[in-house]
Amino acid sequence: MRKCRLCEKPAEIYISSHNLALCREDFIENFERRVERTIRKFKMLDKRERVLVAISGGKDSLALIHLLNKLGYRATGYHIDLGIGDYSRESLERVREFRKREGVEIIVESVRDEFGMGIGEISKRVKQPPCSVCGTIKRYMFNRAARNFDSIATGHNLDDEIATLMGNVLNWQTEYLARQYPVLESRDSLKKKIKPFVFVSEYETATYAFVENIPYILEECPYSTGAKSIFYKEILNRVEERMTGTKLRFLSGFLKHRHLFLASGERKIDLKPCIKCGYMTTSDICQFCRLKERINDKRRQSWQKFSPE
Ligand code: Q46
Ligand code: ZN
Repeated sequence: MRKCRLCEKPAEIYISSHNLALCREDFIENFERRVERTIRKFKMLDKRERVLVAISGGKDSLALIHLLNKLGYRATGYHIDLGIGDYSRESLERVREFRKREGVEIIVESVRDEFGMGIGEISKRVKQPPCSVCGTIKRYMFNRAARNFDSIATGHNLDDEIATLMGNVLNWQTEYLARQYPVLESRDSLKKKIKPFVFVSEYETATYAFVENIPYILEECPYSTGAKSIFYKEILNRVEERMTGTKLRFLSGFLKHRHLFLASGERKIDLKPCIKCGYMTTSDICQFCRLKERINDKRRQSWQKFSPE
């Protein structure tokens, strides 16, 4: 039986990219230390700042807020109930269970309270794909909820990050490549965004959540089936199986050469406040308020259909 590289106890966890076998306790310590090193290296946070953690109910986001609070950072969670059937109901249940167990503050808001319906129905009404509607709404609500915070943290892990990287490279989206970084400084109404898990793999965050007894939802959002990112992850996992360490090298190599794309990201976009809500946007009315208007128009129309003269 393999022994823990650090203490000689029987090893329970093997991290192939680092060729490291560890016992449970040393894995936890090693994982937390590596994440803290990323936080320091990219100057993501200090312990006086207030960070809002985007919580989906999955392993990454719950593991992240757990770890940040454990390390003494001032983290508050923020969960959006997207109104996507059983998936959203179960996510909310896990979030509540976690909140009760850990005694952390988690703010919960709901898309239904904003629009009177969930993501699926909004998407049908405005004839836009669910993920595009969902992206607009989540971005807006996160930034709004983070008004009194210094930054927003997300649980994106190494696998998420390199799947995005692969998509950006395959399509040579140089502007996106210029903006792909573990920290995005705040600008206009957008808060600073940080991704403390970018150098730890999905396997590691799942293992950490498991050994730290974190209750999380296993199911993926039903709208994620067929997503390109899932396909890219499968390909990258196959490459990693054949050539250990490729995933980490892909990301670190990109970060080393990212300066090559910076000029593409410099295009100045003129932003002005939305005339309805003040959120900085490129047109008179921001996408969130436009969605609201379209939904309300549709509701008015169908109401008129049924109401007597
Ligand atoms: S965007 Fe799309 Fe996700 Fe929203 S609708 Fe589900 S899959 S949750 S990250
Ligand atoms: Zn607006």
